[in-house]
Amino acid sequence: MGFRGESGEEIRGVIAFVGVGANLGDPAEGCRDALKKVGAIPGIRLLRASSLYRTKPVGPQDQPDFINAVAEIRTVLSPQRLLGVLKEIERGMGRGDGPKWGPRVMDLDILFYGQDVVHEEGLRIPHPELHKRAFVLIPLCEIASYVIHPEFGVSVRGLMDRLTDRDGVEKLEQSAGRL
Ligand code: PH2
Ligand code: MG
Ligand code: MG
Repeated sequence: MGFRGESGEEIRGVIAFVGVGANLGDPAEGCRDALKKVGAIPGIRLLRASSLYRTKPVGPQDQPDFINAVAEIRTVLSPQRLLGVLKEIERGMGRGDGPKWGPRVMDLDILFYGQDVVHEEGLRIPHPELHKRAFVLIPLCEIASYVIHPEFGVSVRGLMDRLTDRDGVEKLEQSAGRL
């Protein structure tokens, strides 16, 4: 798939969105650091990042608040390769095996990969929970309200409007805008 840039040159790759979350160590610094690491991977260009948000944990409550953000990237990596490099970044930042929905130093999730739908063992795109989660939809709406969820045929804005519980998500640090 290709886009044309300002001077007509071909730009290769697929627009994808990555969710960033952390609630151990210095989670805000961890999120900034993870965004830099994502942008430094060959085959990935970081296009935009949302503001950072402080969010109440969804799932077990006996854990610290999270910092969450989302990033827009353009990538020539396949969904499976992209998942692989995101997992490598998580591991490099000290993520071990923890309980599902438990505390973590870094969590990088593929939210959308173009309009692709992937249902594989260990990889589901769009992310199967994204439409239920204010900590994903609020930052996503900030930078990509127009994106259509390919399984529901509804925009991110539409998913936000349908969300009943938007509490517990507070903007912490304003986005730097288009990178
Ligand atoms: N991630 C989870 C479980 N719960 N809660 C918040 N606020 N933010 C997260 O990123 C998060 C969560 C599992 O990935
Ligand atoms: Mg997650
Ligand atoms: Mg994850």
